[in-house]
Amino acid sequence: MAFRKDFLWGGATAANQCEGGYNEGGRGLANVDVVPIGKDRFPIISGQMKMFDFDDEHFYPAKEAIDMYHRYKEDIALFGEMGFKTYRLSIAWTRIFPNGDEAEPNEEGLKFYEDLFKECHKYGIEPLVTITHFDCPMHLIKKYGAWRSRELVGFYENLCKVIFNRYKGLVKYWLTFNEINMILHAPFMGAGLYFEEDDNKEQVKYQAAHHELVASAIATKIAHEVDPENKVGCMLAAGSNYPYTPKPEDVWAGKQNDRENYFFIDVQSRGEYPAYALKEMERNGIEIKMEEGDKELLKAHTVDFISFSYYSSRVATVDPELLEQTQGNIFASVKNPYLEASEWGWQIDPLGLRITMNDLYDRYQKPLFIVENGLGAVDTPDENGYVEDDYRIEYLAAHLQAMKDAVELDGVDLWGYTTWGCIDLVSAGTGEMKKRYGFIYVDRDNEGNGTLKRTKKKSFDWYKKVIASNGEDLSN
Ligand code: P53
Repeated sequence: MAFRKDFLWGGATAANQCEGGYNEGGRGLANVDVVPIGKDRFPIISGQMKMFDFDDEHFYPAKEAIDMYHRYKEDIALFGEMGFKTYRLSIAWTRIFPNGDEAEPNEEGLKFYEDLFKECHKYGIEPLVTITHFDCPMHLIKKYGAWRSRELVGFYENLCKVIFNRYKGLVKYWLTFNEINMILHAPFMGAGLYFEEDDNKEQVKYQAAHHELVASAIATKIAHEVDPENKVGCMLAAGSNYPYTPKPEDVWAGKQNDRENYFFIDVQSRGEYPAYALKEMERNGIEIKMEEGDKELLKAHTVDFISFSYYSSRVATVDPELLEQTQGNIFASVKNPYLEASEWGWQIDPLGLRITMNDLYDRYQKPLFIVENGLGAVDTPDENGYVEDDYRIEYLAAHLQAMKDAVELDGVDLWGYTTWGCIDLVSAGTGEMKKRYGFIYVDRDNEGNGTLKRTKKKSFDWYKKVIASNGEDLSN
C-alpha cells in the first residue's frame, strides 16, 4: 500500500471562486470581487490598472460565482458521496471582518462557516482551511495600501484569533496564505497591491511579503497555542524549473527562478531569510524594514507541513528571443518541446510532479500536502447534461501515478491530495467558467447565464473508486 491509511483524499475550492453571495450576510468587498473577466483582468490582477470598485462596463464573475453560499449542503453531500476525507476551502476574510479593521467580528459570517464545517463532519470530511486565498478587504486596500502596511499584520492576527477559537474542534488543518509567492506574479490579486507610478515595485512587493511572512508565523504561533492539535502549513505555487538546454547559464536561470519562489517557503519552513535572498535584495537596493522580534518570531514558529499547488513544470532560459514569448503570463515559462499542453497552454507533466515533490521534500524534510492539481478544460455536456471527461481522468491518473511513485519509490511523506476545483468554479487566472476542473458540472457560462444545476461527470465515479481503493486502482 503506497499511501498512509489516513491519507486525506479530497478536493479544493476558494471562497471567491465559488461562494458568490458577495453582498449577503454582512459581507464586505475584497480585491477578488472587483477583478472582471476579459482583457483588463491581467493588468488589474498585476496591479498596473486600478479597479477598486465595480463599474458598468465589466462583468465580475465572483459576485455570484457558482452560488455555493446558498448551495453548500448539496455540494458537500456530493463530496461525501465521492468519499472525500477532506475538503479544502477558504474563509472569505470579509465575511468575518467586512472592513478588516473592526474590533468585533461579524457573527453571521462566523456562523456561516461553522455550519459549513459541521456539514463536512456529517460525512466524515475533515475541513482544510485556507485563511486567505488571495482575498484582502477593499477597505484595507484603500485605507492602508493592503499588505504594504505593517498594520495588516495586526488585522490578520485578529482574524486568526477569532477563527482559531471559534472553530476549535471543528478544524485542525490550516494554511496561512494561498500561493504566497503569487505576490510577485499577480500582486493585486495575491495581496491587494496596486502600484503608483513612482513606486519601487520590488521594494513594495518584498516589504509586503515580509508582512505576510510575519503574519504567517504569528498565525502558526496562535494556532498551536489555541489547540496543540492544530497543524499549520505554508502554500506554494510550485512546479520545478528545467533548464531549456544544458548550457550552464540556462541551468543557473532555472535555479534562480526556483529560488524566487522557494524564498517564501524557506522563511516559513526554515525560519529565516536565506543567504541568497539577502544578497539579491542588497544588490537590488531592496531594504526590508523589520520590527524588533520579527526574526525571533520567524525562527520560533515554522510550519508543520508544506502544501503546494502543482499544474505544470517550468522551463528556464537566458535566450532573449524565447523569453520574449513568455510575456503576459502569470508564471513566465518557455514552451517545453517534449510536453503537450492544455487548451490554455498549461503544459502537462506528471513526472514533473514527482520531481517537484522530491525537490520540496529534499529541501524541507517536512510532510507534504498536494492541495491543488488538475486539468482546466472545456467540457461539452450531452443532452442529459452528462460530461464524459476521459481527458480529465487521464490527466489525474497520470499525476496520481507520479505521486504514488514519489511516495512508494522515493519515500516522500505525503499527508494528502486535493484536486483543484472539485466542483466547476470561476478561474482565478482568467475569470472564465469555461475553464473547468470539476468532477461536478455546474450549468453556468462566462457571461453568467445558466441554471447553476449540478451534474456528476464521468470523473466523479472514477475518483470515488480511486478514493475507495486508497489510490490503488487508478484505471478508467
Ligand atoms: P486558473 C496561475 C498559475 C498557477 C496557479 O488556476 C494559479 C494561477 C492563477 O491563475 O493559481 C491557482 O483558475 C490558485 C487557484 C486557481 C488555480 O490555481 O487560472 O490557487 O485559485 O484557480 C487554477 O485555471
